[in-house]
Amino acid sequence: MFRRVLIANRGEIALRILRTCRELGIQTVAVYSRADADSLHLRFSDEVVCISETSYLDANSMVVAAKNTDCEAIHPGYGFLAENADFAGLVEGEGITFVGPTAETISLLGDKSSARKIAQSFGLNPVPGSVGTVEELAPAKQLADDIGYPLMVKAAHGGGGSGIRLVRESAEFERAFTEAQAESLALFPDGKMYLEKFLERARHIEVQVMGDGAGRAIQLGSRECSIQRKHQKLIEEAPAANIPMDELQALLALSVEMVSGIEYRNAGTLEFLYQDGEFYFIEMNTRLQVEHPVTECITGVDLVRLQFEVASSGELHLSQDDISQEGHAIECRINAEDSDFRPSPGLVSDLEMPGGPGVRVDSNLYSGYRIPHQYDSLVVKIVTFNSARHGAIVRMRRALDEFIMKGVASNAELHKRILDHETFRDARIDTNFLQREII
Ligand code: MV4
Repeated sequence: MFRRVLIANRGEIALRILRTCRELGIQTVAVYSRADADSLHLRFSDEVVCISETSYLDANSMVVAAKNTDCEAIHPGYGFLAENADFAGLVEGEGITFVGPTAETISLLGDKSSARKIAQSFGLNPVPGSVGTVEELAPAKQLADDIGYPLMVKAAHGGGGSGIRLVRESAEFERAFTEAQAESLALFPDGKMYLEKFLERARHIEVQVMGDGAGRAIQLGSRECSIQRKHQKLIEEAPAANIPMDELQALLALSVEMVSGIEYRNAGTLEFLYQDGEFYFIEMNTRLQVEHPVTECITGVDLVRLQFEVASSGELHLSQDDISQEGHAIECRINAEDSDFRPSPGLVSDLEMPGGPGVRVDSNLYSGYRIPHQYDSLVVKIVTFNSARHGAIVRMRRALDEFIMKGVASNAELHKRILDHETFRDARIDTNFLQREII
């Protein structure tokens, strides 16, 4: 196991990774920008390195920090550099272990259009749409007319809501395609786009996998993430409810076959849309996801520990038979934002976290902490778990009532409205539920 690891991230995920390092006896090096100088995880790390405000995105800064502090590995967390193939390549080129997939795999799956082709070759059908990619407007328009409306325009290298547009009719196509392509070009030097039929009543289902990099892989069940606003997840659950067992088992098996087949290394998530009894592959994320705690709560597996074990030994210390699932878990992402979804940074004057049976809170907040304005607004993940979904909902509703955060605004009331809504309680949600019935 590693002796010393650099955590190349901030906020709640930096603390989450640090916690597992401490349990494994791994020394930790934390990085922080001046805006993050009072971050909670710095108090528990063995060493800290000050970096510039934008350096969470600067590959060289992270590698220099790791080399200067004699780190054997870097854990990227999620966001920032976590799915940057050049960063993974630079890290491994310096003889430091990247706790994640290989640069080649990140590059291969980071191109959503090539990921679709790979998935299809393993029997995971993509959403009906364009076969390859298109970069010019005229052929894209022709493709759109062939596919029919409504459709989704997606960037091959989009992500986190950038480079994606829903187009309901032909007149909207040119603007949507141009804007989505421009967004993608701002993040990645290629404007490759693809089109998909828009599935109106789909559910967003994903599968957690872990591979050893040599062709062995396991799946750790499903999650549902259908409640998203502007492509940012709000509530996630594990397992996905009310899916016929045989259909879900088939999806899990095909997912493991693909991950094994491409000799995938470390943690990953395959994302699907589920509509009328059919699963459609949309993309694969080559990182640990924000919502990993719901999977940890129902499997009892520490996914960050699994990541470090695979990264250091090249072996999966758990077999598929070791993985069992018990109960149901729900995660509510608490963002420091006002009721118009505008960020609400500032001093957290009074903080009371929920607790008690079946409650987990992943957060780097404390009373007196100043939420910086420079980064995303996710500040608390409240996770509840119980023997069944209804019980997990009851627990989450209680936990949300116990949650107090003064001095800044939050979306806690929005979560209560969702949890109280009959469609959610009856597990009849789909990707349009939030827009149609809540906001
Ligand atoms: C879709 C879709 C319906 N049809 N693609 C992809 C990225 C992820 N953030 C959302 N994605 C979706 N892709 C096709 N062809 C529905 C979603 C989707 C969604 C869309 C709008 C509003 C909320 C959503 C929640 C989950 C998934």
